[in-house]
Amino acid sequence: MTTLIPVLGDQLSFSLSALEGADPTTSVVLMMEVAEETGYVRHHQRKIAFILAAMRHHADALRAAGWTVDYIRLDDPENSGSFTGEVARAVVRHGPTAIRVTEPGEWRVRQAMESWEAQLGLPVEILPDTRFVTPPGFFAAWAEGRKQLRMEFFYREMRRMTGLLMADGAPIGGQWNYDAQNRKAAEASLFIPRRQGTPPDAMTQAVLALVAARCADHPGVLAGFDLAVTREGALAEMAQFMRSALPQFGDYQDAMLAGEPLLWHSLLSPYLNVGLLAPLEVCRAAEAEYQAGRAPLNAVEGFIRQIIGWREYVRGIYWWAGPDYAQRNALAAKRPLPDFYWTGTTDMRCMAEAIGQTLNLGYAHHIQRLMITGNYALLAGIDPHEVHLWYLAVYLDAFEWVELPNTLGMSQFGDGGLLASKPYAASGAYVDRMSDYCGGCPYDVRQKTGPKACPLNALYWDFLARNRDQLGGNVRLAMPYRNWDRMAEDQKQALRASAAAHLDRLDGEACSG
Ligand code: FAD
Ligand code: DLZ
Repeated sequence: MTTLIPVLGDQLSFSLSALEGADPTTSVVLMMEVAEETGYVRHHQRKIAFILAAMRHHADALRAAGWTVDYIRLDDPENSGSFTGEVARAVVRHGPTAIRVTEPGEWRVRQAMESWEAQLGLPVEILPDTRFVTPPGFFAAWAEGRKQLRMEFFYREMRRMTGLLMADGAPIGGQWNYDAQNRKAAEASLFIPRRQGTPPDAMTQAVLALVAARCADHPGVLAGFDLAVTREGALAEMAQFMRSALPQFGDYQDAMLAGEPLLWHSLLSPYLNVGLLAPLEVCRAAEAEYQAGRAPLNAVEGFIRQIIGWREYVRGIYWWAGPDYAQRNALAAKRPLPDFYWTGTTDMRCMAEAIGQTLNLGYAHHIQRLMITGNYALLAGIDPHEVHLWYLAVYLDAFEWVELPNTLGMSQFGDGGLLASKPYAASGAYVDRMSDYCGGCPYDVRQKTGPKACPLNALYWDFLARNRDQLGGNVRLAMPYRNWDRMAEDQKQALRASAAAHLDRLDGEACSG
């Protein structure tokens, strides 16, 4: 009576539902490095290395805890290249009587798992993923019957449910949300904490060599790889963040500085998303910093909101909206993704900075993703599906359940407002206010039109004008539409002509590429 337990690359937790309650003496854990997963989008090389190295370390940790682990390496000559193929081969090797697996983080893989029972002639139990704060079914019940889904109300439920930063049923400090205090611009002269990375051990170095040999045509660079790949390492990274960056996380949450990829952000999302850290333990650690008087409320509340609020909310949307969510395109945006998203070669300094660090590190913080690369794609009318595939490929932390709603919903408004109440569209003034990017840019952020003007200025108004049918009734856009209506006709025309000139150039570059 053997049970086969496939454990995927983002299921590296001892608390995994498929393992809990299973008997290590009659189970075989199957872990598979497969080409289909490394290649269904061309993932950043560093992301592949991170996941495979973390998988190999986790396999050893499972063995040390008494599990039998059958581990298939990417370069195993018999490797069939897919989860389904490897599960089928493992069934032949081990002759299990049942398969027990935790649901994956993607519809594509879920559909494959659902085909196993018929294909393999074995009972397959797909268990809920309980490594989130919300219990199974919670989001659907919360969303049921609501006219509008809004993160803020979901978040308040989560505060009540977890008791985080709560006293006597009310939010500590009297407010649920301190976002208004979290919008300071940063300056290079500030004392920015320096993350001490984790040097790769021999096992990780072997993975780096494997990825270098097999995935050289994928985006990104491996040099300088310094991510933790074990639970102990991830806990150490968490402790370091809590000590050195959390106190100012709130103040500078939206700030951007050239050459400073991390600022006061945590870089904990890769560890959370593969399961090396649990969301509640991270939030409790942050809450403890507040309680000990080492971090202020605006920082801790802002940080916790990202995890029990946004992270849980986007996951809820992903599964609730169904497998067709990825195809939504409410603004009918059709332009192909410009090549410079893959090279970083563009004269717009904000884009060159955000894309450049993304290609180097597989990391950009939230505002860079939303208000630089996302904002440009939104304003330029790039096909949201192409934008989604780019984000899924280039970020260390990108798994579809979290990446797709953030990209298609929050950033590209492709779901027409299911996730967010308005498109996150901004002109150059926002970038200038929140960053030092404009200083070294060949474009002038104060000019609105003409060849020297920051392209975002004309693109912003052009975006509003051309999407008026879909967006004109949005109350949160009433003010910009009023401002547009008040503009002189020749100014409107100049803005639209400048935007058209930029987009024509973009189309020309895409064609010539
Ligand atoms: P911090 O700024 O330190 O935040 C702390 C934690 O909060 C993060 O580790 C993360 O777990 C969570 N968090 C913050 N914002 C969000 C959010 N909007 N959704 C979910 N969790 C959040 N996050 C991913 O984990 N994977 C993705 O693939 C991803 N794709 C994104 C695509 C776009 C277009 C946008 C706008 C955002 C995306 N995010 C994604 C959300 C956010 O940008 C990242 O979680 C964050 O930048 C990770 O860096 P950090 O760990 O330093 O975060
Ligand atoms: C992202 C990824 C990559 C690059 N490689 C593997 C792999 O070789 N084996 C594996 O088990 N998982 C990998 N993953 C993560 C999966 O793509 C992820 O489990 C699914 O997308 C479901 O969330």
